[in-house]
Amino acid sequence: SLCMEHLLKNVEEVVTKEEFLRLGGGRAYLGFEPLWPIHVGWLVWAYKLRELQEAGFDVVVLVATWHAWINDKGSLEELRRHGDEVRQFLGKVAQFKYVYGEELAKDPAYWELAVRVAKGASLARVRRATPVMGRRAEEVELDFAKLLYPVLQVADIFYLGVDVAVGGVDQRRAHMLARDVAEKLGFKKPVALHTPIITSLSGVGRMEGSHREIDEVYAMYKMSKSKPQSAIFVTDPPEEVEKKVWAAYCPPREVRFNPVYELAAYLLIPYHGPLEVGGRRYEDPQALANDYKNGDVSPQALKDAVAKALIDMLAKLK
Ligand code: NAL
Repeated sequence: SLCMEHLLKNVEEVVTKEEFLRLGGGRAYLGFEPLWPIHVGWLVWAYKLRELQEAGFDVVVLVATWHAWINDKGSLEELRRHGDEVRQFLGKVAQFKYVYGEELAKDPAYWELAVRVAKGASLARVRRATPVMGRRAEEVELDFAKLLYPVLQVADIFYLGVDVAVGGVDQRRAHMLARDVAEKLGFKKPVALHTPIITSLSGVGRMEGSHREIDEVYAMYKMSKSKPQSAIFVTDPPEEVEKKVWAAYCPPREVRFNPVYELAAYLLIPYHGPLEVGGRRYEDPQALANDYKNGDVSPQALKDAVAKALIDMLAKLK
């Protein structure tokens, strides 16, 4: 089995590392809003969950139908069907345990927890943890259920007795809220394990003068189903993958918010294998970053390599 240090590779942040290393196992948990088809960014957390499972963690995945419904993603019935499709696909990565939002909602004990969580969190804090299409909750008019979202996410975590809350780094605010409320109310305090986010293929635009915090920037510019041009879907045929990668934002000598580099560094090298770029073989994302930054690897060479490896990776998941 894998050692705990290995589990922290290809992780953007862990809160806290000491708490994580002290866990010998336990329950690892991730929730997603079900919408099929999923994009390749989802694979980054899916493979991390597989590693956690291989290391002996009890991995539970929430098909967050109610949460998606709150966020206007469809009817509960449609969302359940989307959830089934996503689940079938993830079955090609690993066999996880699944729980659906409706199952939790049927238990009165869940709602008792939700009210307790709401009592343990200030309104200001809940607002800050409520993402609305990457914009701050205090900037837009919301229906009230959207404010329940982070409260329910925290209640889910307590309900299932989670030891490690896994998610993209865009989940930071919800997970930090869970940790603080756990401490205040005496629930088990989850470790937060955050995987990297892959930037939108159309890039991040002008960020100068932005007063956003980094997790808000991730949430605004991530690959996303709601911006189809931003994402490569696991169902895209090879020609489509190639076309999208070739057209992607890929600034020369810059790896920050460079989606092509990120696909190589966060997905392909860790979970597909060494990447051949212009006759060199990269087993370590940092070596690739160095050569890209000093110009030894051109954007076109990187795109060619990434498109080829990604097409191969997706073919194996068919
Ligand atoms: C993640 C999501 C929904 C509910 C959750 C409950 C517990 C732990 C994690 C959860 C989805 C996530 C998203 N908020 O933005 O996709």
